[in-house]
Amino acid sequence: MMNRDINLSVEIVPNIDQYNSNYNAAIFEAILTPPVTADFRFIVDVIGRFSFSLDGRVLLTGRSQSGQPQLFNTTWVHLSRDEYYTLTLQYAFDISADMLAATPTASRRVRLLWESSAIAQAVVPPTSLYHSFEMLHGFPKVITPVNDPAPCASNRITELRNLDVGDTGAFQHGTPGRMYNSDSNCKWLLHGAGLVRFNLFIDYLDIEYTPGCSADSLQLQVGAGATNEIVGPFCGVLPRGFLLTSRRANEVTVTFSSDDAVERLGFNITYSIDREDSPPPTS
Ligand SMILES: [Ca+2]
Repeated sequence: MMNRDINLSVEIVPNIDQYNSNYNAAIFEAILTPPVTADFRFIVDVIGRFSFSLDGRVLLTGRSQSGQPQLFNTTWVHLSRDEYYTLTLQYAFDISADMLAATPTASRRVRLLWESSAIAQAVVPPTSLYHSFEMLHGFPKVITPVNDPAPCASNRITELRNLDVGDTGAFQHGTPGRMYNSDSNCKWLLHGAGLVRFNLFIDYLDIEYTPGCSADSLQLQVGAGATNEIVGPFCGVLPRGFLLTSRRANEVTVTFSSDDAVERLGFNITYSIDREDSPPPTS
């Protein structure tokens, strides 16, 4: 039985019984041969999202409603002893940031069980699963990266307060190395201890490009007293070290939003706080 993660590493696992998977996303593929002819039903015990197929037919999809394990049952399926069925279980740990906040211990859980009149509910055992079978020619398949399980907090402002001269830090769209999620709307408020110079640099930025950044965008609102200045919007790819802004201000609000399609790798922004009378950095 194969367990592929999004980096296409392939691991052979005896069955699907992971209380704490190593992977944010995985696809399990196997040949199933039942020990008896009977009506079976499969049970997926999961935290996150999954899709379960038999012989290419999707029997069950679902997503846990919280960071707690949830069970999903297929309908009864007639399986014959000595027949071979291709089994695919695709998994993604994509619970929302809110769920993660509510259940910080939520683990990447995915387990496949079954039951029949002859077999009490149990994890589908390794003895019924095969990973080497001629039908598997043409593998491996590629699966594309799925949602970010720890995205930036949508519709909430992340506040960085009392930033003073000499302070530096960084913030980002969510998990580094993973694409941001669709329909994000995240804000960061950088609040100076007084009037200071905010320098914001790109560590990396890769946001879906559209003219005018009408789909996905990063935008800054720089506030100094009564004035507010919009900087951006930014999208596409910007190089490391790119100076997004260097302004005297009391606060800077950074807004990232994405629409419902096409995601990219996101961004990481570094800030440094200088004295308000210092010159812009030279790069
Ligand atoms: Ca988009």
